Order: sequence, then C-alpha cells, then structure tokens
Amino acid sequence: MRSLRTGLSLVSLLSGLALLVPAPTASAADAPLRDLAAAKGKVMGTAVTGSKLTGTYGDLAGAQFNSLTPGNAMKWGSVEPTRGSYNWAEADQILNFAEAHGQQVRGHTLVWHSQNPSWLTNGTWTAAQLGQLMNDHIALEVGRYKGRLAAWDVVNEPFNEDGTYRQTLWYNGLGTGYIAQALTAARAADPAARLYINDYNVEGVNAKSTALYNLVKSLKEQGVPIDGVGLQAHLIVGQVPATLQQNIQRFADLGVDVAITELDIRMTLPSDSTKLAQQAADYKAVMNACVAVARCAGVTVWGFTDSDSWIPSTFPGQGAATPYDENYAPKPAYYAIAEALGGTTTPPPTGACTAAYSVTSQWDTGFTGQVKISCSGAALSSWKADWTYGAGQRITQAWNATCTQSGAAVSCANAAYNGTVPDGGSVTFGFNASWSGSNPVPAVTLE
Ligand code: 9MR
Repeated sequence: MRSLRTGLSLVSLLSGLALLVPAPTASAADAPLRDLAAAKGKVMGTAVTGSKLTGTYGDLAGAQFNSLTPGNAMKWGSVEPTRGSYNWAEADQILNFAEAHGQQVRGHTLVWHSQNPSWLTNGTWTAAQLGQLMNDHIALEVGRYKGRLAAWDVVNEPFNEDGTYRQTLWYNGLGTGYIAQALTAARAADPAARLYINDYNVEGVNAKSTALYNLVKSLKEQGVPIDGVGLQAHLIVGQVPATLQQNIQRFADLGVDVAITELDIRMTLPSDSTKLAQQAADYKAVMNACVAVARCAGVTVWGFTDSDSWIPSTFPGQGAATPYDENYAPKPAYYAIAEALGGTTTPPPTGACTAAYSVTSQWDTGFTGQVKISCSGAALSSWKADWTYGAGQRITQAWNATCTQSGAAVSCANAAYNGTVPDGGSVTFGFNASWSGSNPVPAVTLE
C-alpha cells in the first residue's frame, strides 16, 4: 500500500480517500447510526443549518442520520421576516437534501414565543386578528410542505418551570385555547404529518412535565388532534433524569408518540476523557430509554458536531455537547449512541487524536494549507503527520512543523515546542505549497 500510494496515477483514488479525512472514524467498518436506528424501528435525527450541508458536514448529515430538523429555517421569523414577504430558501434546501438522502424531516416550529418576526411581536392585535394570523401562518407553511414532512412541532415551549402556562403573545391574546386551535389548523393543512407539542425540562417526571401530561390528556379527551410529545433534552453531563424512561412511558400510555427532539449534553470546557466518558454514558442512557419504549419514535440531536451547536454562545464556558467534535471526529458519545442502537464499535471508544487538513487560501500557482491535530480522550507527546499528494503538489515552506517531501510523500514532524497535544487540546501547523491542474485534499495519517 505504501509503495502504491506514491504513484501519481492514483489521483482519483486519493481524492476519494480525501473524503474520509475529516471523519477519520475508527468506526469506518461499523454501520451508520441511521441504519442501526432503522433496524430498531427508530429515527436518529439531527438539527441542521442549510448553508452548511456540503463537504464533510453534508456527508455526515446524509450518511449518519435518517431524519433532519431545520434548526432555524422554518421558524416564523425566518420564513416571513416582513409581513407578506416570504423566504423559503433554506427550508426548501433542507427538505430537498433530505429527500435526496431518503431522510424524514421534522418541521420546527409553528407557534412559539421566540424567533418571531418583529412585525408580529410589535403589532397590536385583537384576539380575532391574532387567531387569524396564527391560522393563516399554519395553513401557509404546513400547506406548502404538505405530504413531505413526517412531523411538526406545532406548539413549542408552552409551559413555565412550575407547570403554569407561559405568558406569551399567544397565551395572552388567545388563552389556553391557542394550543387546540393551532393543532386543529395544522391537521387541516397536512393530515399526514404527526403533530407534536415540544418543550424543554420535561424529560423527567416533574411539575412541568406533569402539566404537559395533563394538557395532552385533556386534548386527547376533547378529540383535539395531538399525535406526539417532544422532549427537547438539552441536558447537562451527569444529570440525565432518572425518571426519563418512566416519563416517556406515561406519555406513551396516553396514546401519543414521544420523540427526543433536541438532544445535547453540555459540559464545562475544556472537555477531558473523564467528562467525555460520562457524556457517553449519558447519551447511552437517553438512547436506551427511547429504545425501551415502543412509542418512542426516536432521537434527534441538536446539531451533530460541536462546531454547529448553540451551547457555547448561550452558556459561555460550556460546550462539547454533541456526538462529534469540532473536526468531525466521532466522540465517545457517538459510539455510545451506536451501541445503544445495537451496533458494535471498533475499536472500543477510548478516544483518539485526529488530523484535519485544510486549504486556507489558494492562488493561481500556490496555496497555503494547515493541519490541525486534535485529541479527545487521548493525548500525544510527539507527532508526525503524513500524507501523499495526488496531483503533484509540492511543499515550499512550513511553520510550526518540520516538513520533508519525497516524491509525492510528505512527512511533517512536530517542532521542539509543540509536540505535546493534551486531551481536549489541539496543535496547528501551516505550510505553503505549489499546485497546478487540481489541488485535491489528501488523507492525513498520524504516527
Ligand atoms: O438552535 C437554535 C439557535 O440557532 C438559535 O439561536 C436559538 C434561539 O433561541 O434557537 C435554537 O434552537 C432552539 C429550538 O428552536 C427550541 N428549543 C431550544 C433551542 C435552543 O435555544
């Protein structure tokens, strides 16, 4: 293999290998999460950002998940920023991507107190006008995607922590009846979509989840169309509620589906192997609870990579909440999800150091590149990063590493001052090189 890889005739093979670079998964031989979930009759989903659905992000979103939720693209403020003027581009894009990849889509979300357009929140409306605005919004958005969405989060976050109703535009204007009205309008607009009420801090049995339980029970008794309950599950490492499965079961016993809709499990940064191991156990506990209850439809993570998570900006000093690190390397949490879904992982999730190669700028004859070496659940005291260029590229200069090139084979060793990469840390080195024709990204091996 080594002698083969120096051959310049292997351009296409090498550019194929390059696709694997940012996800140097030890799990390459294992089944993707979406296949494991499907074999159990479950959904394994992720929230996504439409503009990122290319490259490694797109590859992983398509390969590992069988359901997508637009993180922001379907919210009222996104689709109708100005009254009567619509922007469906990102929502359409995500839906098209999902259909091309055989994935379900969860619509998120129709009636919420947040991320509404200012024309709506700043307006003064009579109850009749507000009810009409809500009905029209639901008819338009749900109708637009009729038959294409598996589920809708129709009402989002209706409760306070103590189980009283949250004082929102909708509650204040329409009373508790807004919830039944929204569900009824959604059913009329798309009879095939499963209709959910979605909230956070309702994962365990507590005052808030009991209020939600009582609401769903009463809606069912009144014949209001309600098909499911979404437990968002924005959790903290080491704090998965002990009553999660019991809580899922009690909703299921009411005759509705349950979905874990926005799972992430945050920690205080920096991450280390102990926190990542606890996080893996926590992810497994959540997955196990869903797998154990037939009416639990599945689990969606709120972003699958730490580079696309809302946590660091909302909770300063916290993060690392998703199953993949910022360089798209799967974390112990990823393997824990796979195991809970009946998969095997090779090797066992002991952590790893990975190298991510990227071109940071390119001009007609040359380019600047960098390699970022990151460790998670492992550490290095020295390193060497090797790759083979597939299209005649030649290194001309390097910094923060000593690079040599022989034929197409490049080998870069650490400088005297940056051999140590701690658990949870990273080191980056850079280089200039020449290219012509094409500049495919090579696969980097760490030794
Ligand atoms: O992930 C969303 C983030 O990009 C937004 O900035 C944020 C604004 O509130 O909303 C995030 O998603 C929320 C979801 O729609 C509802 N549950 C809580 C999520 C995190 O805030």
